[in-house]
This record gives sequence, C-alpha cells and structure tokens, in this order.
Amino acid sequence: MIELFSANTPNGKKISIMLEEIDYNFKVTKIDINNGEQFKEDFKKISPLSKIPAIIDHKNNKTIFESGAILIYLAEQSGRFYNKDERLEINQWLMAQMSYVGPMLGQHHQFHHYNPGKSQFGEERYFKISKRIYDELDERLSKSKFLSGNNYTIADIGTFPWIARHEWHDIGLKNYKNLTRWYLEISERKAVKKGFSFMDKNEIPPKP
Ligand SMILES: N[C@@H](CCC(=O)N[C@@H](CS)C(=O)NCC(=O)O)C(=O)O
Repeated sequence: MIELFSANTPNGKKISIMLEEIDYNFKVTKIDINNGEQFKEDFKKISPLSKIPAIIDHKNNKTIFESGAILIYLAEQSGRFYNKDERLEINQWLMAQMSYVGPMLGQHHQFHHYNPGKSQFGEERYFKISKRIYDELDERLSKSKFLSGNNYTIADIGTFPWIARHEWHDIGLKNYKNLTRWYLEISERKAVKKGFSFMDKNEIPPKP
C-alpha cells in the first residue's frame, strides 16, 4: 500500500493520476501547505525540502519525494508508462516538465492569478514565458501524438495537470489545436478523471 502525502495542486495531482493509472492501492494524507504543515518534523523525514508530493511505499519500506522521482519509481515498479526503449525521450520531456513547464507556469500562477497588480514586470515576464510554453508544446504535439512519442507516458502524466490550470493562464488553450487534442484525449481517461478528483470529488479537468 502506498501512502500519498499531498495537496490539491498540479504537482499533487500528477501522483494521484499515476497511482490510478497503475491501479495501485493508496491512501491520501493531506498536507495543508497554506498552514505550514509541510514544515513539521515528521513530514520532513519523508520530504526533506518540505514539499508535496511525497510517498511512502510500505511494501518496500521506501520514502520518496520529488514528483518526477516518484513518477519514475512508480513506473519502474509497475512496468507501465516508461518503456525501456523510449526512456531517453521520456526522460527529456519529463525533465523539461520538472525544470521548465511546472516552475514557469507556477510563477505565472503567482503573478497573474494570485497577485495581479503587484508586479507588472513579473506578470509580463511569466505571461510571455507561459505563452511560449504553450507554443512549444503545441509545436511538439503537431509532430508527435504524445510528448515523448507515440505512447502515453509519465512525461504526459507530469505535464497534464499543469495544462489543466489553463483557465488561470488566460492564454486560450482552445487556440492551440495540437495541445487541445492532447489535453482532451488525456482528460477522457478514466484514471485521469479519478486521479484528478482525488481531493475534491467534483473536480474535473476544465474544458478548453
Ligand atoms: N519539484 C517539486 C516541487 C513541489 C512543490 O513545489 N510543491 C509545492 C506545492 S505544488 C509545495 O509543497 N509547496 C510548499 C512549500 O514549498 O513550502 C516536485 O515536483 O515535487
């Protein structure tokens, strides 16, 4: 049994979606990151940088933090969504999500969604970068069914919940034909719907 320490954020949703996709039994422990629960000593033993998501795999007696590392771990354990002969491609798109797509869209959320009017520079900078990310993903998906190739992988699972915040981005997902095609196809997966609503039963990926 896997214990998932999480909150209802894109990084959190990556792991609930993956756990649903591989059909693992899991229990969710909510970490209230708005009230400092991530800094508690017990949680820091699992996640030393005080961030969600983190997991304990009770069967293997392992604790894992960092969503990319968790996705790789679960993919290796289950033998799903991380084909050996596609790993070079998958790793590149997963690392791009971890180091670029997530952090930049996350900054866009901070300036554009949570704190509009506080910094014109911040708003403009991250709006521009986020738009560039939409352009780049759309271009990639004009040539490839999924991010790393023909198969749905942990690179898509890592990226999807970030694009699912498209209403906050105000970039107009529906104008990006290939990204929309990819987004809608993933939104329709049963496991994605279930993993997406892991903290709020009524939550569904918003339509473009
Ligand atoms: N690179 C990390 C980022 C995780 C992350 O930024 N988590 C946020 C919520 S989405 C968090 O726990 N923030 C609380 C804090 O930093 O104090 C990952 O992908 O796991």
